[in-house]
Amino acid sequence: MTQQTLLKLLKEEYRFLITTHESPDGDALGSEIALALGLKSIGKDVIVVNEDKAEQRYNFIDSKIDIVPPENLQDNEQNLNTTMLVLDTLPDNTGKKMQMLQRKVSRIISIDHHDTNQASQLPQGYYQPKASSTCEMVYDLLKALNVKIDLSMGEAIFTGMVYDTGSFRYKKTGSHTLFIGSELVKLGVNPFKIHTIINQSNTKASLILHSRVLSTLEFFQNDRIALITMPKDMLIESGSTFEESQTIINIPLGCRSVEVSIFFKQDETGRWKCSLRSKGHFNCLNIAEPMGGGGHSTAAGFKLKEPMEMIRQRVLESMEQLLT
Ligand SMILES: [Mn+2]
Repeated sequence: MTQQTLLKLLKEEYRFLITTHESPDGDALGSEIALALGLKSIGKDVIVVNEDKAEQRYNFIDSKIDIVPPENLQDNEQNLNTTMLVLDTLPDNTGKKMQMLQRKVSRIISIDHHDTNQASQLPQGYYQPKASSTCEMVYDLLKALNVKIDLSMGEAIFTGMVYDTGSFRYKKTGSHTLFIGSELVKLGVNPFKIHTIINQSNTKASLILHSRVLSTLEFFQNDRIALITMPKDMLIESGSTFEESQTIINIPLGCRSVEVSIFFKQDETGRWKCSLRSKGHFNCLNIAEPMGGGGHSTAAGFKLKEPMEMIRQRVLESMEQLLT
């Protein structure tokens, strides 16, 4: 749908349920909170429901809104006449309980900036794959709705932009991204404060996990591919959380020869995920989408449905053919 169509809907409807993907990150939370505060400010009834809790570091933004787990929803809160807005992802990635809830709402709309090779198969939604972050899209929506963006909304939006652009460095950082950043700083947002919270507030356990995972580093294809692995024992023994392992994948990309960084990681319950990061030459979606996952050309991932060793072999073989 176009921005115009979405704006019309946001103006006409009254009840909104906002949600996002499992293990919500800075962009997921930032966009939820900013949009919820913005819609409330123009008189809408808004509830934010997330299957997974966010990391503690995001308290400074998510304390502004009561985020409810789906099991705590009252019956009268989950019925008809509610428009579900799925931010930063597609409805399938919101968690099991959220998917049950999706049967009860009257409409589901994704607001997302992820890329895809299969655009024709996308569910109903407003998609801007060129946007740096969902937060960037939310800023534009709030402006178009004539919402007065306050400091709480501004900090939430800035957080998502910093998170998704690697502090305004990654490929989708454009002039509009920096323009919004500038507008938010004028509003009173403190970039150094946000940087410290996002990038310099990891736990000691997380640092230990980083060192263990990096010790599994392997190279393939003349050092163009780096691969790291995190079995669940490594995670549990470090005392860290699965969420805190998210950034390790970026470290191998600091090496000149490495074009793609691959990370196989197992959560506490034993489920494996694979994440891929590229410097831009290689399209990570060419691996992630055939495996049932998604993301961006430079950052994608998928959940494993078959044994790790088998998938690992298959990924490395496909990469050999695709990396030219
Ligand atoms: Mn995002």
